[in-house]
Amino acid sequence: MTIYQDYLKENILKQPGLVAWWPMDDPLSLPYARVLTPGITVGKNVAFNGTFDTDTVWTKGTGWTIAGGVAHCDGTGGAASLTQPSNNTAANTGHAYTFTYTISNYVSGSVRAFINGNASQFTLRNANGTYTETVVVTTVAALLGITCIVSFVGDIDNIIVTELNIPPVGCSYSDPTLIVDGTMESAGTASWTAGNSATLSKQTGTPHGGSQVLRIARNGVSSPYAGQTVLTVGQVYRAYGYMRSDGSATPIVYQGSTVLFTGTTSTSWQTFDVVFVATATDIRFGTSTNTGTQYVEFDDATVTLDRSLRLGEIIQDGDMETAGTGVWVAVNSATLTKDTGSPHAGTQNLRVARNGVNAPGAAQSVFVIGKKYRITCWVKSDGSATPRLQDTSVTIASGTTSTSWQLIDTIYVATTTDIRLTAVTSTGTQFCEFDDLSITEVHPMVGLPVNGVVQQSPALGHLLYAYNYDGTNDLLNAQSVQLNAMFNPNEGTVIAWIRVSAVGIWTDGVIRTAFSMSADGSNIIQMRKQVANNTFLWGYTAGGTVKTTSKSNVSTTDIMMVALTWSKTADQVIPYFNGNREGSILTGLGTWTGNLATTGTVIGATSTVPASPWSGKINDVRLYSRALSAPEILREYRKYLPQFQTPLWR
Ligand SMILES: [Ca+2]
Ligand SMILES: [Ca+2]
Repeated sequence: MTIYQDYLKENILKQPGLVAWWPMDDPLSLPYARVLTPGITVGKNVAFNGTFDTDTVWTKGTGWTIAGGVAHCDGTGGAASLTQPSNNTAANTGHAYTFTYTISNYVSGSVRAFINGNASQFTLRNANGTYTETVVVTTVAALLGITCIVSFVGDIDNIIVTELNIPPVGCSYSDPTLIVDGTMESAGTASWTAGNSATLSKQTGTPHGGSQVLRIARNGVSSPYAGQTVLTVGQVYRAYGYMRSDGSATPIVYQGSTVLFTGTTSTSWQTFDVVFVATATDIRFGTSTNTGTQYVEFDDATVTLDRSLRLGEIIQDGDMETAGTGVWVAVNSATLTKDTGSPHAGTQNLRVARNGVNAPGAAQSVFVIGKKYRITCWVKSDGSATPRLQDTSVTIASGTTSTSWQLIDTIYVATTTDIRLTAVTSTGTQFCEFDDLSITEVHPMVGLPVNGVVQQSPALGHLLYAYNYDGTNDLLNAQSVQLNAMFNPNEGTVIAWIRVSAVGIWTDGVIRTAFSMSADGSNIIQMRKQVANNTFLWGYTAGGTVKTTSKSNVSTTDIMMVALTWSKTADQVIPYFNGNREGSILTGLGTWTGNLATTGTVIGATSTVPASPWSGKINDVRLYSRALSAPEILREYRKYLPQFQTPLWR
């Protein structure tokens, strides 16, 4: 533990340029790789060649040309677009971006910024000027660029697209909430402004937390609300907490008069969690009712900048100890009961039984699309039905038909809002049981262990634990839109501590990749064992220009520190093995073009397929946004050798 704590201090708090760290060594019971992004909350420009220096990268619709350092449109193409691939197309939903561009030599027509599927969020422009807009991407976006709405004649230049509000510190980061009395525990309602003649009161019946909740009741005028003026127009915020109905009125979260989130008329506490770009200055909790004195209630509400992670448990009744099943929504006519036969812990678990419709489930709507979550749950079967964790439609993880409790522990990027506990069955009243469900948000750059990477395997030489790769299909998918935003392809360092599972791996005749980061076949950073016996390779390929160094006669089964630095400015790529430079300094670097591929940033394989899986241990992988010097690399090696650790850290 002491080693780990000092290691944290040394590596995370004192290392300039460290943008990502997969420690894979965690005695603090946080078994997943974590990523630290000190001081960086705005990503790099993910639009390539936004200055139109060359006629490359962009796909030009009819009428568009690139010359003289600008993109020109002659208007002959009508609603034609100028586009390039967006970064990480499948996972950028839910993330906030600013989009800046300049119109010059304007003649006629109009354009707007373009992230496909989301273009309507941007404002039409029809005059010279530089425009900056912020949106939260709500639809999977494969392309970005500029689109003509009415035949546009003029020039476009200086396109910059950056991700905003990246959590700046590890996976427990949170900004302070911007609202006062979000827990509703203050005496009275003075912190809240009543809107539309609302009657505001604090109530004490079954609060979500503490001893009080805020009730917003109609008082002669429709759409009563309680508000606080805490927002700045153009900033990206996240509002989350709990709401419930009196059984009639629908609880709603608004900014100004714009609906952000609509609940249900359930009298059980419901989660709300929404990310938005502020177009008003006040956040409002209320209801659209226009009947009598109907009311809604709110508790434990938080409003922060979106860069915060939501801390703590998100699921309600995860231990299944609450009386009844009120917080769970039955899916597919499921019969939901609390069973007391043999819970995993406590006195109850949730039983989900078939009731005439296949695949019965129990649901809560808790996810924000695009956010990353760790989900753990104990599941078991009646011996026939298969327990499954899924979102609204897609399987997240499955158990077996064993009647013993089984632990599911997985990482999930939300693509829908529901978590569903499902019994996969089409027979009779078969059932599955669930207990001790936990859902917590994790840092967006945390990797996804795939195919059974063993975590917390003894490291045998560097720190206490490592990930263990079986050499068949294990990998850690490290890709994320945030990592892409952090990754500097022109200046950087990657360090990894690795060891092979057996000496025979060095002569098994296949490639085994420890670390790989790629945009496509022409832009790749890799460290790997080669087909040739006893050979390790470092590679930096940019714009198709390949720079590699091989080291032969490697046969160690000890842990090794391999590192690679790259600097476009210095025109140098330098490989390192156990702290020392390996071979010559490589020069004549190409120019990296492209965002990281969704399948191409992997620890322990070349791709997520997986291709060329590692066999053995990997821990403590670090990515920097600068080329570390030779003395710095040597220091990294010496500092964490076991013989140095003992006197230093114990
Ligand atoms: Ca409360
Ligand atoms: Ca229980």
